[in-house]
Amino acid sequence: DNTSELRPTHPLALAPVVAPAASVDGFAKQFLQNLNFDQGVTLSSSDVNDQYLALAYTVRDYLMARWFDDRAKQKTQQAKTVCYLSAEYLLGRQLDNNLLAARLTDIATEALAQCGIDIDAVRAVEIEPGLGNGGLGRLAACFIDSLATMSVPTIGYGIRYEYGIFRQAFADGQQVEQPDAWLRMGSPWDFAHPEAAQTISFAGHTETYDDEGVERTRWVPEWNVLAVPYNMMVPGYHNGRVNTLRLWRAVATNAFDLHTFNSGDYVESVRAQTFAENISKVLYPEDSTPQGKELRLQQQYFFVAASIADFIDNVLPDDFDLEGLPERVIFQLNDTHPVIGVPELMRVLVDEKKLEWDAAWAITQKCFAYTCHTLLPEALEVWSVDLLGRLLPRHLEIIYRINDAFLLQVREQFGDDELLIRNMSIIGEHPYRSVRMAYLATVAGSKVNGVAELHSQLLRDNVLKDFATMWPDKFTNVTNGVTPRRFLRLANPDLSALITEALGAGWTVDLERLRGLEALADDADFRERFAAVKAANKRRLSRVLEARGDTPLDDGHMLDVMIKRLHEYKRQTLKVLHIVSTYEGIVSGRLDVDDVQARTFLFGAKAAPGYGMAKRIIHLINAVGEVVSADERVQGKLKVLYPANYNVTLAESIIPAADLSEQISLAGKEASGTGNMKLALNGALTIGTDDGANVEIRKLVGDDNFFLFGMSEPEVEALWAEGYRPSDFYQQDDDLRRAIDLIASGAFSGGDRTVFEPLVSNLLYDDRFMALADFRSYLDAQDRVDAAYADQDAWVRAAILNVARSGYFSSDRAMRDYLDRIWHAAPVS
Ligand code: GL4
Repeated sequence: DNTSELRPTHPLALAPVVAPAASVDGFAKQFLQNLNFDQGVTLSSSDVNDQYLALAYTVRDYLMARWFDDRAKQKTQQAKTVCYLSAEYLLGRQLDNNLLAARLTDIATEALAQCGIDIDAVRAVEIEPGLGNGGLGRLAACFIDSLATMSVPTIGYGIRYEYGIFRQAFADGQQVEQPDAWLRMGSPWDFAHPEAAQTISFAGHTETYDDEGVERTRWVPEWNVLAVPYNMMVPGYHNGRVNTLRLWRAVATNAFDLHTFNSGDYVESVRAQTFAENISKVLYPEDSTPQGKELRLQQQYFFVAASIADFIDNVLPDDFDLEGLPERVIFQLNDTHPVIGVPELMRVLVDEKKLEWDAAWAITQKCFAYTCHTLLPEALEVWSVDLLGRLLPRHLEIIYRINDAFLLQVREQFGDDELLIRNMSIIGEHPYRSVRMAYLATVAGSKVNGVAELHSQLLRDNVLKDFATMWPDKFTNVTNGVTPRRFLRLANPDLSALITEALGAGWTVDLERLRGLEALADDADFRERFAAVKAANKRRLSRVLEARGDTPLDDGHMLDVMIKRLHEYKRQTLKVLHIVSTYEGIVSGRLDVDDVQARTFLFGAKAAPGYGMAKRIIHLINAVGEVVSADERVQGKLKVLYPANYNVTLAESIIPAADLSEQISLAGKEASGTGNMKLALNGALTIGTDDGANVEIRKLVGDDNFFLFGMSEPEVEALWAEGYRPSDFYQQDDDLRRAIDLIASGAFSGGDRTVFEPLVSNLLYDDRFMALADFRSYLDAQDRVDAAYADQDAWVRAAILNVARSGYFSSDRAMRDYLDRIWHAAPVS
């Protein structure tokens, strides 16, 4: 209701807020009203962007009453809130998702049609908020969708970057980055609340003072910024629940008391404003490779400090006794990016709320849990003590004290083993003094989890071994999941309809029900309809590609997709070697064309702008694609497509059309993968290594319905220990040698042998990710793929079984696992 603290007399003010009538008429009326009064245009003078915005406002209007309700309940209910702390949320488009959640898709389609508007044209203008890099950010988006759908009180906290992940273009086959001005045409899904801003401080020094006989420390910061919250609705699917995603934007404080900035100088003071607002200006486009930049640490502290303060000040009831904090909240750390929240909560509890250190530490340890998302050593974040101490002096002191107490505990348990102490210390000494954020998170968190079984095992056995010995019960696994609403129901409407016809509608929130399709895999009629859906999805993708100005698909080709960030460990080069080898085989006549299935290789991948080798690989893919696609000798057989700017929106068109899913990382390097799950769920068969969640996919779908190749993780370790020499593999394998030689010869670079030379020598003399060692096994597996695809009926059967057995990979299941094993929280009614 509208009445707290106010004394209204108007009858409307006393009535509860209600949604507009859920009818075509009611929707059309609301839409037109929003077009007129929010957009300031008439229907006849409106353009498609006006229509999009008015439609978005209308969907919001329907969700609003429930949102008010659920927020009010959050304060009064005793339920525990999940605060998901994530520097990234790769949301994808919002319109369709929210229409679906609110059961408004049909009503809106009809209402707009009555206004003479084709809703598909309106859908197409939405720019997706790309506030994440890849899997980690998309996972956060899947998780908040599931939590809303399961009615778990949740606040997603993050950063409202003004520029998300860059737009990728190609110039002469090379990646060019363009800024992603996603806010330019308006952002109808968020609500700014400047009145709820938090002041976030930086730098300065600490001092002790006498607080009525108690010596305390306080932080005297040097400068500060305002964190302004922008709230987005996170509607659950068909359950009326609306949770909140709260993203923070940095704004200069009024009295921007910067040390060096002279308040009399107008130009300087505007510069100061720019300095402050830089904090939420741009998403760092690095995935799995943190750069240790000061602005990045500013971003991390900025959003985490604002989120913790917001939860305590605005979500908890007034006068809440903070001893009870662990019963009311769990702060889930999405990788190390928010880990500075640990010393921040300690600072709030000890310095501001004046709790005893030990009491504060007991609370803090119960309030945090940590998810690790990587195994790459270079991806484990560290901050130089120098930088951290300069930017957050009080936090560094707190980290030291946490570390002292922790190392004392290590000594108690393991004796004075100095090597062990050095290895486990939160403070690393080499090559420079630094804070190891993963260790801090592990020490502070109530639980530490990896994101797939193999990954969690490797964390326990290698990366965090000593900690796992010390606290075996702290470590657990939660295998990732993906939301079936966006990645099946919305992305693949035809398959969804077929499934619903066969099994009823319940699968959307209970994905294990897909098991019911197993029996239908043996039903010829069902197989035919399933195959027809796949074919229709390929035609749809082809139209999408054409509309983007890309090359359309050829009929009858197997669609072989590799869609993920460009990274050496993911081994896009291994895929290229397969393509080049097949091409060379056909052209030279060594391969019997009839044994080769007609295939389109489709890549989607962005490279971090500073990652030179990844950019060279992009160049190579495009160069090979150009030559192969233009060569008449492989016409109708091989085609390579690499549409630029792969993002969530494009993924939603590619995934339902895919036949083959490439998950070919070196075993032990891909923590989980989630594209692998989306593709299997949409009936693509996987060719993959025993890595990340591939292991679990294969176990579930069965060996007959999965193409396994490559070394296992222990085999990788063994070869590495023995001394890996990639050139040996080059010497011993004729196909491999021919493929590499062809690239080295300049065949894909207009005769210029220098262009791909660094790439070729890297493969021959370094090959950190052992592409050459797995080449033969990969080619053999691809032969099995070709043979299997030749029997279409058997292939479709295997595809159906992939769908039927992928229910486990729902993010709803992942959320249940987090609730049971880590959060000890529950849905509310
Ligand atoms: C990642 C992993 O690389 C990826 O395997 C995993 O699926 C994802 C979500 O857990 O997290 N870690 C980083 S860093 N980026 C990722 O995408």
